[in-house]
Amino acid sequence: MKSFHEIQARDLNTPVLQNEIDTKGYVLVRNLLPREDISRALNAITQVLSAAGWLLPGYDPLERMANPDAACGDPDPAFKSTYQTVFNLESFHALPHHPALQSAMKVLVGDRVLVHPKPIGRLIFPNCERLTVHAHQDYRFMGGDPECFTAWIPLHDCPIHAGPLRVVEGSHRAGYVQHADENLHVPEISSDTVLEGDWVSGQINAGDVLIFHSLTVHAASPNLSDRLRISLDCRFQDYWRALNPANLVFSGESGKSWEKTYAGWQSDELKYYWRGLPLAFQPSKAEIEQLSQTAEPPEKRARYARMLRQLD
Ligand SMILES: O=C(O)CCC(=O)C(=O)O
Repeated sequence: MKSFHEIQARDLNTPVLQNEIDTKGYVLVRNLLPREDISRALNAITQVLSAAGWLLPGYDPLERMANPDAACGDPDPAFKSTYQTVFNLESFHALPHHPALQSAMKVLVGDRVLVHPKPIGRLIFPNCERLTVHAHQDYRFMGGDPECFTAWIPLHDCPIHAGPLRVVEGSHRAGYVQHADENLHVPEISSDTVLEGDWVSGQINAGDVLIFHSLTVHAASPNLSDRLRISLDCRFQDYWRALNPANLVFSGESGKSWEKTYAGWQSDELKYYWRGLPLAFQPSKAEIEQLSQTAEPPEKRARYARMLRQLD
């Protein structure tokens, strides 16, 4: 597979960043984030995973040696409860707000940067094909305005055999691609779909950030190592552009809430930071209210009703 084209953070400037994203749909920035800041998040996460029995005893949790008997992934209930503990960590939420990442994002979205408040932690057990994320475009999941960008941040050095992300170079230019969803837990682009552009991949290290457009097709490589692959992905956009409010709330049935997320936090700085911004919801609150009464099937109505309650 073709290797990523990479840029050192020290060589990053506005034309370079814009040109990489415009032409390739991604930019791999080496050494954008200080390793100590990455380690802080990894340390907190691996403590949680160790307590959950996901890591082999006798090793430093930072080594991430996987306990194969604990292997699980979304939507397994065992996965969800541990994931929730990881999601609630303050250091996990702090990373997307890192000033170095914000500066890079300002170049792409302008000064009105909205960091979507729900980053996703990927806690990927090795040698579990069913846990490998298949080809998709984030726009399928985020909705709103396609001028939205993802930052994929490994929390440790991630060689190819540990399953880093790979992308189809230039695929954002072909627009939205149909995703199959029948009988699938997560919709994906069928492997029969002909995509324009080459798959590109390579080792991504702690401190590096892979940034890509919401229409760039990407997938994870399989984790063929003996360790968990741990990364975080988060999304950024101009807050005057359309935003799907689903990205701000917990509309599933799990009872998650921002209050529960924040319960153990030391600082208030990053709590509800988006609430004062003039956001352009799509669908609007009035449309969500309507959908909470008319959408089919009834589970969808319930989902919209939960969304509406949290937007009040
Ligand atoms: O890290 C992964 O396994 C998948 C990440 C992904 O699909 C994304 O960042 O959008």
